[in-house]
Amino acid sequence: MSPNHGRDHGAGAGADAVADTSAGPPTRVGPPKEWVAGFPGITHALAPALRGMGAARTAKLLTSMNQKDGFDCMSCAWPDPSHRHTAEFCENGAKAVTWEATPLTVPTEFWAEHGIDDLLTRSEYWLGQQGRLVEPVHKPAGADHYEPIGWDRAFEIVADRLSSLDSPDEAAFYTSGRASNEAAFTYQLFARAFGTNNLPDCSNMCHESTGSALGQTIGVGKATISYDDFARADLIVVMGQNPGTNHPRMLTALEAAKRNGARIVVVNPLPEAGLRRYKNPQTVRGLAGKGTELADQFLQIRLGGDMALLQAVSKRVLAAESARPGEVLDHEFLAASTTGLDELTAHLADLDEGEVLTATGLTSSDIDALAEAYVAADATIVTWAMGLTQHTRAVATIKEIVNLLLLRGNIGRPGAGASPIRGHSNVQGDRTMGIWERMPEPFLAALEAEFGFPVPRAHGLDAVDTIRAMGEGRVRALVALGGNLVGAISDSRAAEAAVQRSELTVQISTKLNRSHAVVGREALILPTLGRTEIDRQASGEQMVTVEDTVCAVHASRGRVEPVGSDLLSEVAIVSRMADAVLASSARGPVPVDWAAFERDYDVVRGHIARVVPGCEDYAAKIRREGGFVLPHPPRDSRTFPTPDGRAHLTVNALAPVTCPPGRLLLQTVRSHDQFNTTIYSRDDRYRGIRGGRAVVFVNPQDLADLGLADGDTVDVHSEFRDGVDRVLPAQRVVAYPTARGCAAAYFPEANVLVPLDATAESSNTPVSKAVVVRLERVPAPTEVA
Ligand SMILES: Nc1nc2c(c(=O)[nH]1)N[C@H]1C(S)=C(S)[C@@H](COP(=O)(O)OP(=O)(O)OC[C@H]3O[C@@H](n4cnc5c(=O)[nH]c(N)nc54)[C@H](O)[C@@H]3O)O[C@H]1N2
Ligand SMILES: Nc1nc2c(c(=O)[nH]1)N[C@H]1C(S)=C(S)[C@@H](COP(=O)(O)OP(=O)(O)OC[C@H]3O[C@@H](n4cnc5c(=O)[nH]c(N)nc54)[C@H](O)[C@@H]3O)O[C@H]1N2
Ligand code: SF4
Ligand SMILES: [Mo]
Repeated sequence: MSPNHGRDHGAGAGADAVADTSAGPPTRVGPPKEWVAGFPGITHALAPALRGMGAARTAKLLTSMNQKDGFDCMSCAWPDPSHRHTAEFCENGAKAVTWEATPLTVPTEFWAEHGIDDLLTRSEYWLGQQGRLVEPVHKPAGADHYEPIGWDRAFEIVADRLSSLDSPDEAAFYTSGRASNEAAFTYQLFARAFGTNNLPDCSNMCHESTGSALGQTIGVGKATISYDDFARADLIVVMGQNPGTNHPRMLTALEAAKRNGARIVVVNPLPEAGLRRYKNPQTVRGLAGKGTELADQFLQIRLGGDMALLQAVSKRVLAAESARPGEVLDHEFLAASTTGLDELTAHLADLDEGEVLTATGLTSSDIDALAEAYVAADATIVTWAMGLTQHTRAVATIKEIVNLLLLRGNIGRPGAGASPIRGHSNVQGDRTMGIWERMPEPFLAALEAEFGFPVPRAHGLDAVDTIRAMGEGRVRALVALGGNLVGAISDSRAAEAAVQRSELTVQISTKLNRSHAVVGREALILPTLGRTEIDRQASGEQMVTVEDTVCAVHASRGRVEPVGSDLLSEVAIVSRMADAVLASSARGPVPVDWAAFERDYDVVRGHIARVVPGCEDYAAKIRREGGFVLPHPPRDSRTFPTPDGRAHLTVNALAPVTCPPGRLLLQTVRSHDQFNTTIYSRDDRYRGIRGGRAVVFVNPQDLADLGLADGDTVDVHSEFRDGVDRVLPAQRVVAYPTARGCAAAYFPEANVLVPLDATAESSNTPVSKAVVVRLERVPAPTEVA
């Protein structure tokens, strides 16, 4: 893989102006990195930690991160190996910990100095830099400033406003995937006791398509592999994912697989650095040497081309079976455990190779090579993330992964399986605990049996529909357990107007973000402990639990002193809020001892044990060393909890993403120095960008065709069937080796371009990876000194 670095390496025009009043020097553009991690990565990560925190706090944090008696890294959901090193973290994990545990706090005077109008002009970067939130604050209706308020008064306000709604469904309870299992269980209980299933979450914008596709085909919406399967695989296909930045320690697992002889194929429009060469910071070889070449094959696919690629590979697998009958397909498994083989075979017979090549931008021999590798491998894992889930046909595409895996029995066997890699560190656990607007009936029935109040059954609103409902006045109050809904959701302008129309917004947060500036008529910010901090309650120091991307559940204990004495834990905030709200709700008090939840989290775990499938004896199981793994019938016993007890091969009509002439397909991606809407710095080291985020990456040949050049400034306009002109102004063009016809810009700024109505079929996830855009050259903005 040797992508063409056809671009100017000199300094470019500055164009970093997106709602940022703190614009610094102009964006600098250099060559993208060929390799990642290694020594520079680690020192780069430790430097800010040492500067901000002092050696003692830093040492405490880094020696307890991902250790068995410490806290779980709050960054991504990548699992921990069972044998741990002393430094079991990566550069981006260290950044996340530093960002949370910084002793810098927002001072009381801040609220008088910075009204809502001022906060609205600030960038996510600036807001995050203000430090940790340490006191509850309230913005009364009609006021333009937050002011400090006592906890009790804050809960009274929430109780008063929520109980005056005409229906519980006029409230929505958002969750971001950092919340612990205990906080999440308490929160969904509160929402359902209040009377609504309006539990939108970040997963709606993330792996919802995965849950939908896997749920329909194999009966469980989660990864079918365990950590150790990577080392046993013969072939690993990494699709639509940038592990070097977003799941950095996955590179260690890929390196181990490679050492055991696995072949690694990468499918991505961008030549992401970590997938080329990896220097493992935990080994001497990694520190000193050239590192490991990870990818054996790089398929530089066009955005949205994966469904066509997967169908073309499956078709080749079926052809190989015809040529060598009985040797390619896993007939025994297919006959015993699946349905749909004949229909799939008939459907793929009609697949048009020309259409595949147009949709993928690949050659037939590229696809042949992948198919041959797949047929030669005894055990294959396919991994994926947002590059697959955030497309119109995302659910169908992931069903094609299942088709391909089932053909050769690659589910429920060592070294084989479907491996969605989850984003937020506990997004999967939150779902297990009931954070979902459409939890299945057995869960709701168990909740009702455990607590003895009527649990609502009507499906609630997801993230996109919550924003829509707020825009139409159907949802009047929003409570958020973490996250930054208005910053993360599509169609920023429409979303902001919708939220500003509401009557009350309540944010339970560690740090400031856009959702504290874009608020309802009345607003509350309730500051909470982070995962790094010691959580002291009446019964002693508490631990919480989390679930990683391979269904392993384990304990997490904060180890450093809280940054403020008035902070409450998430469990305390949610249970006090529930107590206050339900005491005055029209539905009347429910028989739940909320105060006991806060006193001792084992009380919550007792309820979890009786309500959540697979969590029997929860409090004891999570105290075992390393925790426990939730049951997963396809993984554990090749049984499929679908209505007919079989895994489903499915027929999915190919509907390639089209793009009119003179336009590009734009995807929104994360830089190396951000966590979702949290911006650690304005650099993106691996892609060669320094000091600015207002860039759009375009293939050099496309630039030539469009009459543009590296360094130009453009307004990016998105084009959608509703005719609305959505614009991301003043982006610096960067000539970059992405696939032809494709472009990339950073999330969350580029969310202004993604229409609210552009969502994936059946999962309703915003289509953040294929926006049709037009680039219009404009004069370079004047530089701010
Ligand atoms: N440091 C850090 N870690 C994180 C996060 C973070 O922001 N920062 N976020 C966390 C969260 S919530 C999540 S969900 C994950 C996200 O992890 P990723 O999914 O890796 O995140 P993205 O930056 O969205 O990258 C999408 C990748 O898919 C590729 N891609 C885009 N479209 C297509 C396509 O059509 N086909 C194919 N084959 N590839 C495509 C892009 O080029 C890019 O490499 O990371 C988690 N971990
Ligand atoms: N265009 C585009 N849009 C996207 C995506 C994309 O790829 N492209 N990705 C989507 C994805 S995958 C996701 S997951 C969503 C993310 O959506 P969210 O999860 O809503 O957003 P985050 O930026 O992760 O939320 C960060 C905020 O969480 C709060 N926080 C941090 N730690 C804690 C904690 O321990 N407790 C509490 N209570 N609060 C805490 C802080 O205030 C911080 O500012 O964005 C989605 N939006
Ligand atoms: S791989 Fe993810 S969970 Fe592990 S240390 Fe790095 S950021 Fe944290
Ligand atoms: Mo995510």
